[in-house]
Amino acid sequence: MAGEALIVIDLQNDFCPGGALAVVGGDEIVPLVNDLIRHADHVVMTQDWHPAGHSSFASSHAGRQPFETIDMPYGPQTLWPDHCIQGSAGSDFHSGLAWTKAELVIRKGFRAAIDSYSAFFENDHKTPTGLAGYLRERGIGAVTFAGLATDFCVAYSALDAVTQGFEATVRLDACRGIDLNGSVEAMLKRMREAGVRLV
Ligand code: VGL
Ligand code: ZN
Repeated sequence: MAGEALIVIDLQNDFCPGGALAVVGGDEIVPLVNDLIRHADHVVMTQDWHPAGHSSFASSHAGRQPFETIDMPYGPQTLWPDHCIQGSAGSDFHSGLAWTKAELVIRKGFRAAIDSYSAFFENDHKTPTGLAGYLRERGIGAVTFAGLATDFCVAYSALDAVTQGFEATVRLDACRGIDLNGSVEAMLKRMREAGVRLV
């Protein structure tokens, strides 16, 4: 399969400075991501897209604080501040992002009972988003990731891309991380060991 796609992960207001779950320097990557978009053959965007009261929000669990971990039926889940609520200003892409060229916007995290970091599977690692089938049907065999956050949605997307048989590259200069308890280093190691190209 010859085609290649750029996948821009969650470059939304709530993950940028001033947003509900701000990633340090999240907005700094916008010019570089715009360059990557300009040079890409195919562009796919993901958009974190939660209903109000989503189960990944600490506010949905009495006595819980953001960044704690709880056990969900599908495994451990980090709790987050309310963010990327469907249709809110925080859920919009960063206003400087030149995403007109995007051929697909894939929304994730829209089921109230389950979070979805990866662009390919929800956090049960079973429920597909449909992205793998979309890419395969279009003959796209290699994917490059940029966006937010390095250690969550970018990393889980890249790991799933490899298990789904895609050649996966992460442009670290076009990503920024949340870094909870060393999660950036841990996820870089996992990606490297899985065969993700980190550049
Ligand atoms: C993300 C936490 C919660 C991300 C999304 O885009 O990395 N992180 N929802
Ligand atoms: Zn989220």
